[in-house]
Amino acid sequence: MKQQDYSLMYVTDERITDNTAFLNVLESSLKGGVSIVQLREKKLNTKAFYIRALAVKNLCLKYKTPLIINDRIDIALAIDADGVHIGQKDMPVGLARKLLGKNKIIGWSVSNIKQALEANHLDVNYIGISPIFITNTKTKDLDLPLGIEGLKEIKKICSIPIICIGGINNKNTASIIKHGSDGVAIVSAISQADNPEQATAQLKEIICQTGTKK
Ligand code: TZP
Ligand code: MG
Repeated sequence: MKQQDYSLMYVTDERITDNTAFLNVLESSLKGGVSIVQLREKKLNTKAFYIRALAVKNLCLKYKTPLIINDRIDIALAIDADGVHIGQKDMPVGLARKLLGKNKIIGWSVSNIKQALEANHLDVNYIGISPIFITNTKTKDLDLPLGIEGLKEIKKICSIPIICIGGINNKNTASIIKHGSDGVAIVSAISQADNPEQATAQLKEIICQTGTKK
């Protein structure tokens, strides 16, 4: 598999209920330069999820940006997405790998050291440290924020690429990258920005600047 750029992931915002607005924000993030998109839908039924996934895939293809699907291996397979992001309560990683094949991306949520150690023995392409900071975007099934100290601890013991998620914005991105994260996954700082394209471009600039100074 080619080396994937995990530096800036836009995780779609299900709070944007209008379809056109949802796709407009996504397209702005793509124009702004996200390196990968994660489609995250917790409330849509399977048919609606599939239809949205097709539309999202078309946009991502236009910008040659990979797309992964949160939770749903079946939807990822149905639209031939680039991979999935799964959590501790989703399908076991080994089974997901069996269904998706070796060329797809599998991201796995990790909220503590024990899970990070376990990830070393699993066939995952990256771990999502969740949450790194306090967030209002996800309320269910959320552990305590790990903070920069938690990131540093996990970085020491885990050999897999790391993406942090939760409460990330243009003020704290540099610190996350400086302390060893390979990327950031962001909902609100892009989706709720006055100008999502500009906000994305700014985040990308911060990541590039910090990355080259590491
Ligand atoms: N998983 C852990 S925190 C989170 C998810 C999906 C939400 C992140 O949203 P925001 O708005 O970037 O804090
Ligand atoms: Mg999940």
